[in-house]
Amino acid sequence: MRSGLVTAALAVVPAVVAAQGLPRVHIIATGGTISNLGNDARRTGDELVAAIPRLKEIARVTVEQFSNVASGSVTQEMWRDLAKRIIALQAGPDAPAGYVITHGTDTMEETAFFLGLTVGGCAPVITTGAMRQASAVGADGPANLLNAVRVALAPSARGRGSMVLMNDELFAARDVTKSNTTRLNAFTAPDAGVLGLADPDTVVFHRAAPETGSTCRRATFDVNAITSFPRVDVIYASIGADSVLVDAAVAAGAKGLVVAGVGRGGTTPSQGSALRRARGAGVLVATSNRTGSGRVGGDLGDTSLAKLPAGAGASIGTADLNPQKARLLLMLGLATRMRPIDIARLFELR
Ligand code: DAS
Repeated sequence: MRSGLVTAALAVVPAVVAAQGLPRVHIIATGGTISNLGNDARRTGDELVAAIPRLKEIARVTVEQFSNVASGSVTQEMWRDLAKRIIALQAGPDAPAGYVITHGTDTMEETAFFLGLTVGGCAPVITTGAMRQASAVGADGPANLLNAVRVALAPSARGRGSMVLMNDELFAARDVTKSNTTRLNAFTAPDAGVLGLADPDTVVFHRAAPETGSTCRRATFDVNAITSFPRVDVIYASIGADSVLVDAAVAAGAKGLVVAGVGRGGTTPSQGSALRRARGAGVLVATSNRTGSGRVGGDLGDTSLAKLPAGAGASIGTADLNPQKARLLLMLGLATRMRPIDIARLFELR
């Protein structure tokens, strides 16, 4: 095991093979507070499942230990490998009815969003975790894991792609964010709201599933086409901020910058000048905001933007994506050599 990382091929372990005939749900454990016992000890995915006898009654659960790390240690390459792993399982024999990813809450929204952009098909992908450690009084991990499996099995969840389940609430991966450091209800979707609920009796959705036909969803990006992730940095705007961090990011090789701007995307004059220099050097600047909700629009009708080739410097808006999600989307757009106008349109896609 390298730095807590277990390669997928080595670690496929059928943990609970219960009554045949039940639908299969495949759990991929990556670590996080749900597994954390404190003092550097972590539960495995098998142990998490074994602690919830009810799971055996509702699903044929298989478990795979992908990694066992705090989510701050998750890398872009791990995102890619996780997506590839799910896609391989979808194409294999005995393809699961749904997938559950256990993950640290700190960066859960990013991994779930990546999976939403790169995994297609009908089977839902539910990412869950815990706000309280596995050893804590009132640990929320077991209830979250059970509810995530229930959602993964729910016919009404089919075709809805990647979602996050925390504290009985379901969120679309694109919309969700962690908005509190500690509370059980830390997850919110500031602009779009809760997508559904895992109630004791049933799973309910507040919005209809998109009309997608029998094949359900097409992935926005072909994960196999992503050979490396270009450098994209987030620049935070605040009173008196100077140009140093923008210039340093460009000098370090950034191909894109996301601005966590004030209000609807403003910066200081000094940052603004540095960002213009960056655009001149071929950097794509995507403006988000630091408010926690609301849109920063881009001018999609701008004919000069439409004429720019892939790799050109430009300025675009990130719609309602927060800076960390805007960074992820910009990375994928740049990694797949999209034109600035097409990347700008991606931000508006729901
Ligand atoms: N908050 C946890 C996470 O996001 C940290 C941990 O469990 O170590 O992974």
